[in-house]
Amino acid sequence: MKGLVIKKLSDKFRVSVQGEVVLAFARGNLKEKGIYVGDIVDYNPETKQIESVYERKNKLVRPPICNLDNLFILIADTPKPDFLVLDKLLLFCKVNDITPIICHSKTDENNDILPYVQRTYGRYFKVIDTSAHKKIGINEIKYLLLNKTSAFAGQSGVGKSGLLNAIFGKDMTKEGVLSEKIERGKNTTRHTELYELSTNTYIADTAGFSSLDESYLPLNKAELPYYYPEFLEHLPRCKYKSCAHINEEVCGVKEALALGKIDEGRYQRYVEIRSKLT
Ligand SMILES: Nc1nc2c(ncn2[C@@H]2O[C@H](COP(=O)(O)OP(=O)(O)OP(=O)(O)O)[C@@H](O)[C@H]2O)c(=O)[nH]1
Ligand SMILES: [Mg+2]
Ligand SMILES: [Zn+2]
Repeated sequence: MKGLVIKKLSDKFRVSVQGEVVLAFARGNLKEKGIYVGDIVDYNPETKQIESVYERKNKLVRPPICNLDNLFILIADTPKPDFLVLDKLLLFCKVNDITPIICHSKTDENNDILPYVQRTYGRYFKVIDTSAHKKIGINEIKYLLLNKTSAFAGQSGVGKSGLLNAIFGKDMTKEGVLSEKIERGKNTTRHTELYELSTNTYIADTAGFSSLDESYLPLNKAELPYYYPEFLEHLPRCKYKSCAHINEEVCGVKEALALGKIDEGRYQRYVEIRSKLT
């Protein structure tokens, strides 16, 4: 029977099979660490084992999840936004054929970064304002979720669990919170788990992270510029096709940067990410 892995426990999995959630083990020759949340699997109800894993559309390491259609990337005034993480997540999405949606979270609170986010990203990516507390943007998210597998990503404390609870209209993450509270002193999410909103519509809450290793990016230095949508229209003005857009004299990207058509921060982060690639 075909099933969907919705949660990974230490040595077993929660699998949704025909509308029911079962506990399953990995078959001997299937390595437990090779099965991810989001995997489509063959489940044998007699042995209670996962017998095989279907080919994946994509696989992310952070958050650890596969077969994603959408990634909702949350960013807020607090915690202090890390745009380098945002830019890397956007690259991850492009490489893995995932639609990114930037959510300006906690929009009921401070909106200092909102103009920057809109100006820098709004032309090329979907940017929406959200607030779990004031129920802003919830219906738009619900519409984008329909018939898709989606996940929230972003720094710890940015509001991922809050938004998930607002979407479901109840405290989905309440269970486990108590013990986590004792251990960690705050309700931080530690595992990735997929929740079913309606048939074929799944959304994952994930553990937040503060950095993202570019070694997971299957890109080389030469390919990187093509993954910046705001660079594309300026590339024909570079003298060399292999232009790195850093030290070259005649460079469309640097010209656009000087004219303020490309954001300085995005460019600096491009230079930083590029330096880490081979
Ligand atoms: N003002 C405001 N605060 C919010 C909102 N959503 C969440 N918060 C607060 O932000 C803090 C963190 O929220 P969480 O939803 O737990 O954040 P998270 O992204 O799930 O964090 P991790 O699980 O650690 O990755 C809590 O104190 C929430 O009360 C919102 O819409 N508005
Ligand atoms: Mg959380
Ligand atoms: Zn150039």
